[in-house]
Amino acid sequence: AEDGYDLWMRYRPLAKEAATALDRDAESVEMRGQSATLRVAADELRRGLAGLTGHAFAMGPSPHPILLATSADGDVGRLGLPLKDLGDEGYIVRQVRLGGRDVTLVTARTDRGVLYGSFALLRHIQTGGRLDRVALASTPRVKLRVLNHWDNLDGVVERGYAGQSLWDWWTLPDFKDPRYTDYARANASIGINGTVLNNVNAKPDSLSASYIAKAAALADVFRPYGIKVYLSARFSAPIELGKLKTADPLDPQVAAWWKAKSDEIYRAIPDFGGFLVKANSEGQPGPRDYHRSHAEGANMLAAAVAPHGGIVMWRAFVYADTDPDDRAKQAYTEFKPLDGKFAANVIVQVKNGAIDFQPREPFHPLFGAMPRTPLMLEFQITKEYLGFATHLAYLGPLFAETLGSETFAGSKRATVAQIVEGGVNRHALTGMAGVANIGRDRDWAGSTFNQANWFAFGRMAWDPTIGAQPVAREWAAMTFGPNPAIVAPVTDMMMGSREAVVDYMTPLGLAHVMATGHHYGPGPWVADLKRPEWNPVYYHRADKAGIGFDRTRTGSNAVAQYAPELARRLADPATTPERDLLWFHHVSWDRPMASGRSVWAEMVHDYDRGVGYVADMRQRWDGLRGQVDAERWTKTATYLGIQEREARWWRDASLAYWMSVNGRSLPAGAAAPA
Ligand code: GCW
Repeated sequence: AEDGYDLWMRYRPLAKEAATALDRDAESVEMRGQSATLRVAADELRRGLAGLTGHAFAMGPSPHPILLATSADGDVGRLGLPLKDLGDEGYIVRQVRLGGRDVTLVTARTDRGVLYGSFALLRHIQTGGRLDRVALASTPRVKLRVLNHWDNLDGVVERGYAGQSLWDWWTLPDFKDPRYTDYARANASIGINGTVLNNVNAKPDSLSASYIAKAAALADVFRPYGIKVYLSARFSAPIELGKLKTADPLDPQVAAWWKAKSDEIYRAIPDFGGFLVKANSEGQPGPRDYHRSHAEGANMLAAAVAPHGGIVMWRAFVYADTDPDDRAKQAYTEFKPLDGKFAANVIVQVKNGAIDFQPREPFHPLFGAMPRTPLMLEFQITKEYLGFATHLAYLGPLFAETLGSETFAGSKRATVAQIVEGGVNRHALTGMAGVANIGRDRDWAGSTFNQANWFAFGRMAWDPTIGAQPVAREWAAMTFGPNPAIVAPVTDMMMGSREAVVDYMTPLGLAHVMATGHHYGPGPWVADLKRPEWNPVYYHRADKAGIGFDRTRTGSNAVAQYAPELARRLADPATTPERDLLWFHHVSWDRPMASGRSVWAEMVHDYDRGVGYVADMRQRWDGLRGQVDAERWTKTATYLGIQEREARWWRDASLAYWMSVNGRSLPAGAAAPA
């Protein structure tokens, strides 16, 4: 059934001409050497080629094989390929003459590289490429490419919109659901090499002996695919599990407990990746409970895993009491002074923006501000603030926007991507984390198009400069087939879809105006929540005269957290990008925009444009009826209907509220509320 279970690994039969060419150029899959990783690479190629050509592929030699071999193979070594720069994970795929035969060689310095090369070759064929002149080569620019599952031990996924957790803790460790293998295949196919199994809002039990055994069973499934398992650690676990009186990181008993716990984990999972920690954030325990710094907490854990080669990913998502005037400043205030104080195996994990995964946020000011600390960029793949599973919002442009932002830090004017890649400050540890959108739904992600966001995260973590559009095109071809009559309109729909969400939810730099708690639907009027910074009115600050959060010197001065050149630009509405205007400035409703419209008229225009884009996507999708299988077509069409209705809801409710505040009417030409 076309229920989306196959993701982008569909391998449906190619058009006749392409299938014939493939048959001519590849006759078998041949493997040099033996390992679990090489075996899964060969299996995947045979599975893929069988699907694409419609017939089985033999293992073993033939006149024109696809040959999997590392550079340790003598024949491959003699070819003189540029293998040096490939690192542990890069690959080369090429047509070569070898031992008198024309072969499609998939090679690398390691078996993992060969696996990634095999998936790259399949992607090449799935997107319409041919074997005769194939020449692919790639090395990941980021080391840790990790999914963060916010999965609770009871099966509920925090901010998950694709059903229950994939991990069936009840039947683990004995039963290894075949689905775990498919999960590993999907991740390996896009270069993801790590997974944090449990929610950052962690329960101590996840580190108990029985859960370690369950995690070990998953690690065994993932290992051949180059995927390491990590666990979120609850900082107070020494108290809850260890019956100690304290979790003070400087207490020797506490350090000893973590050391013993780490040793226990590594006995079960020899290649365990390490810990992810949310500390002193939204009620989670942490070192600050003992008047210790985040660095002291992180370093204590880092020492426990260091002998095993493990790492600690320490989150900077904190909004404590430091800057009561502006939540956006708090992480920087707390972490910037700790630059250079973290142990070598700690990486600080920073969300893309300073608030919380909004449809649009300026990049987090910590990027570029902590040159002596490796920073791991955290994106949210699940769409907590972008319409859950139903709204079609391709996040490639959101990821690319953050990655491409110039930090103005240092003389080289590094982009966020360059900071994350580590080259600028010569960090060995580099990483990108994506909060997973995966659950037990047949289509994994809650909708077909949500699969694209998982895909895009992996592709962009491998190469942050790849660009949102090439990734959308790849995904569309792999997901719906390489026919340009489908790929082109689908790619088009996707490319503007996130901007449409910005338009109908948070135009011109607005943020955090969603309904309370679940964050679904509009709620800009909410003003009565117990922490001021949870209230939408805290963020938009609309009154009769104007709207927006003044983050310049006359306000919270958050702009000063950016590098001086950028801070100067952002301090002036005239040199602030209009898309971020209300994030940084409180302005009059009458302020003229570049379009000649007033701020108010521009907002109305943007809301309308967002609704219009969704209506347009519906029409374009209607045009593809019959070209996409009925099952996926119908579900998508239905979801687009929901999205259009809710885009109108967003626009109409928001405008009604703004009008109640500013006393204005709709500008001439605005669409009338439905
Ligand atoms: O965005 C907020 C979410 C919480 C989440 C938190 C975090 C895991 O609403 O559900 O908790 O961010 O990132 O820690």
